Amino acid sequence: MSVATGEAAATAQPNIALVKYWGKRDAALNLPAAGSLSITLEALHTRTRVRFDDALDADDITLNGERDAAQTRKIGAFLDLFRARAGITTRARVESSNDFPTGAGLASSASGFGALAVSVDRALGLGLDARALSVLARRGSGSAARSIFGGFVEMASGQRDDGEDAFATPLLDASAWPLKVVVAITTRTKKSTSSSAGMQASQRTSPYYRDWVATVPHDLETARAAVRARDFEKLANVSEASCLAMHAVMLATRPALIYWNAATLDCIQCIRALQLTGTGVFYTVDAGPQVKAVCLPEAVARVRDALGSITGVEEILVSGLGEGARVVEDRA
Ligand code: 2P0
Repeated sequence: MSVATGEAAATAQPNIALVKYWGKRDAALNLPAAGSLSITLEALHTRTRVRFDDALDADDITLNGERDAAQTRKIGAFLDLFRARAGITTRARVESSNDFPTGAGLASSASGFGALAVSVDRALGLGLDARALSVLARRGSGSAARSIFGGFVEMASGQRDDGEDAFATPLLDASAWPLKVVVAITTRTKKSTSSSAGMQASQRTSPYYRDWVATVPHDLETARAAVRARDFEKLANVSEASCLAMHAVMLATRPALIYWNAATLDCIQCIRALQLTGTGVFYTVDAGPQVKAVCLPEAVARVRDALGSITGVEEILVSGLGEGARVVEDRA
């Protein structure tokens, strides 16, 4: 069977993990070694349009206006998962763009595969539910499973070998606890080691990897309780601890994974100083040098001004918490 044309567009936002994901129990299926907990951002977007067309001989994939052979292979394999469900072999044209730096520790793969999963589902008329979309988005990128949902989100590691129980679920709506995130961008350069490659290296060589995985369930329980109770201080403590433990695993990887630059550390020290003055803020840093400062709304201006004055901070973005991935236009 084939579809003559099926077309749809979707948007998704990146998410930031507060309890981090670093390590896989199955690399082929992108099954995480442990769970994670995240917040979906509001102000950063991926927008993806997909069109299945029988006239195409091959998938044609453009990311931020450019074609890349490795990305085309990866996304082609992702599209195959949906084609198999639809019982078609029709190739697709995909155009995806981000309104924020790509591949620099701002979770562009999370919003990218979130938007792609939702647009392809609609273009093919599959009508998958959010859980199934989360399972499929995970195959593109582990963190993408979380961007299917908005607000506070928990990702389960699951137990099954087929990964059908490794999906995200929403914990709390963005409007129920409207925290803000100030992102300090300290470079726009793409990172040299991808998250996937970095995780594999940590798993193989970091002496702290096993202990790290063992700490996650307790951190998740603490963070989940903090979110449910809207307990900012509790969430701050567990989030910073999870971030630093993950970076400790990275630093002890051989060769070392050092995703930070000088401004990253200056931002962290600045946030620690703000905390001593009673400002409601905490930091988290992913596989890149950007610092994300999670704030109570009343702390945003002070945090933005303080981080913005640090040498090496190129730009400051301020975001609320946003919605999950969704169709924005439908011509299927
Ligand atoms: C996270 N990161 O929990 C962690 C913290 C980076 C550091 O999820 O290999 O791009 O595609 O599953 O999802 C980035 O990892 O990696 C990530 P893959 P992904 O947000």
